[in-house]
Amino acid sequence: EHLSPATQRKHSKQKFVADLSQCLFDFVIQLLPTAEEMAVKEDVRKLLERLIRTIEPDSRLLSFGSTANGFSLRNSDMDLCCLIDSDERLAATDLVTMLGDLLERETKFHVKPLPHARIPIVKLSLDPSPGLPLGIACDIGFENRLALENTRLLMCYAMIDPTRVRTMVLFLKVWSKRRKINSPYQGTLSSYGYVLMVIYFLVHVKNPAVLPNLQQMPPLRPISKEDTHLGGYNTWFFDDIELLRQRWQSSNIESVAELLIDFFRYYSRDFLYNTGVASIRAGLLKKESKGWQNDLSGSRYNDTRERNRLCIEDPFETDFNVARCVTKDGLYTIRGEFMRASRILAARPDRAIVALAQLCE
Ligand code: 3AT
Ligand code: MG
Repeated sequence: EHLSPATQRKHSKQKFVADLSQCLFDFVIQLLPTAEEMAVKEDVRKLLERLIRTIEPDSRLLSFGSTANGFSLRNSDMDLCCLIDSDERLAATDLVTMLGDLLERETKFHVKPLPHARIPIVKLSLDPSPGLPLGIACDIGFENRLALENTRLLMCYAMIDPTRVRTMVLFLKVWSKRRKINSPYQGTLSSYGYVLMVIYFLVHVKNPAVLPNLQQMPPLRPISKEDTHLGGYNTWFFDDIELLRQRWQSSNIESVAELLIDFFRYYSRDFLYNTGVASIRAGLLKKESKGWQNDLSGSRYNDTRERNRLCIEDPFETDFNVARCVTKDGLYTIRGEFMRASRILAARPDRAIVALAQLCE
């Protein structure tokens, strides 16, 4: 009863953080897709694969993105990639057109082929039904092998520390959607971008690190260049997660809530937005060293200036800024949201659940 004010503050903070961690788990769990939804999606994938094989017999249809990396929420869209294991395959443009026609004839999907997009895809959607009260949205792309690999990389990171990584990522996905800062088409960041920000934070910012750098670990056996390169990019990473779990243990024991509070603080205050590039592969890089500076005064390309406000290096496609869609206004809004979240969590309302509700308002 005779605790000093400092001790009382410490206890109240500990209690808040413990409650918040519990609330985060509970919150995230109820947003996970049901087993039924996952089963229906797998059936849809198989059906589509069967149909595509009537056009390209040697093709496979694989999931990537959230349906495949363990970061999916209820009603997440399906990202599918068609791989064709044959040398004489149709051009993506023709395939998109033919597949569009076929799906229009043979299925109940609403079909929108985009054969002339930068990356040709077929967009599909299915109306709500009892098994899928919100329907399905699905994109089918072709030969996007890098996306399959970055999906596998994120999945491996999630497997190293499922509780902390998945809870943080899923919460940030919901939070960014509710706060309306998850739309690349409107100048903010994709889910993929937020996931990379979380992993970067856990690998390179936290000390001790919560996650190892899978792309810089020594390989178990010699690796040849052919095995590890895709379209000129090195896609190797340490993927024997069972072995890694036996050999590597993070000495960071912070709770999910502590990590989340720190995540918001770091990205509202400390990350060097003007000069820095967040690279999971190599740590903090300089925009300059990648030619991504945004103050190219005199540049005729206004566009490039807008492009590199926020810089997040793709783990494999290292000349690609995943956050290139983020505009000046978009970044201002995103940072404002990080600050708002920091403020709410620092104020520590009596009950953690109140903080959580306020965060996602
Ligand atoms: P949602 O659940 O759909 O919000 P997601 O995890 O499926 O989130 P995205 O839809 O943003 O994430 O991306 C799906 C995959 O597409 C992830 C990645 O393999 C690829 N991808 C998306 N955006 C980019 C990008 N800017 N650069 C490279 N690959 C990308
Ligand atoms: Mg997706």
